Amino acid sequence: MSNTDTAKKEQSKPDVGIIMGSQSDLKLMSQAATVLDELKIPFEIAIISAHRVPRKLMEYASTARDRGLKVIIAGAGGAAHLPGVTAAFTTLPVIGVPVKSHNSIRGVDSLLSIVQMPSGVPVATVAVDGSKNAGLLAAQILGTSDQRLAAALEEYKQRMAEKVEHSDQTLRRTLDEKGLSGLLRDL
Ligand code: RP5
Repeated sequence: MSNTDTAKKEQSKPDVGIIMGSQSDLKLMSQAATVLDELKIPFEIAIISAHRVPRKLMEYASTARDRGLKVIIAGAGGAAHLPGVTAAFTTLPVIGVPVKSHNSIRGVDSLLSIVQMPSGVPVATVAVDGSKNAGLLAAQILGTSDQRLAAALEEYKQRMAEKVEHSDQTLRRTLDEKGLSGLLRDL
C-alpha cells in the first residue's frame, strides 16, 4: 500500500459507530448518519442485535476503542437492550436512541429500557426517535477536542438561529397583512 493509500485509509477511519437492532431501525437511524455526514465526521454503520446476535455485539463493543472509534450511537426499540449491553462492554461514550418501533408501546418501553441504566454503566439517552440529536451529541463530544468540528457546530447553531428568525419574520408579515399586528410582540 502506498503512503497516499495509507493516509486516505487513516483519514476515513471512523470516529463514530452507529449500530441498531434491526433493519427496521435503519430509516430513523439514518438521520444520525446524515448529521455526521454534514459535519464531515467519518462513521461506520451496522445492524447488530443484542438479542439475536449477542456474541457479535460483545465483539463489536469490546473492540470498538482499539479499532479507533470514539463514540457509539446505538438505537433500538421495544425491549431495547442494545445501548446498555454495548455500554457494558466498552468505556467509550454510548448514546442511546429509543426507537418507536412497530413492536414498541409508543416508544415508552424503548425509552425506559435505555434510560434506566444501573449506576456505573451510563448511556446518554436522547428523546424517543431522537436519532438526529444523537448524531449532534456525538459531534459535540468529538468537538471538545477538535477545533474544526467546534467551529462547524457553531455554524450549525448559527444557521438554526437564522431559520427561526426567518420563520418569525414570515409570521410577522402574515399577521401584519391580515391586520393582526396587535398580536406581534417586539423582542
Ligand atoms: C428491536 O426490536 C429492534 O431494534 C427494532 O427496533 C425492534 C423490532 O425489530 P424487528 O422485529 O423489526 O426486526 O430489537
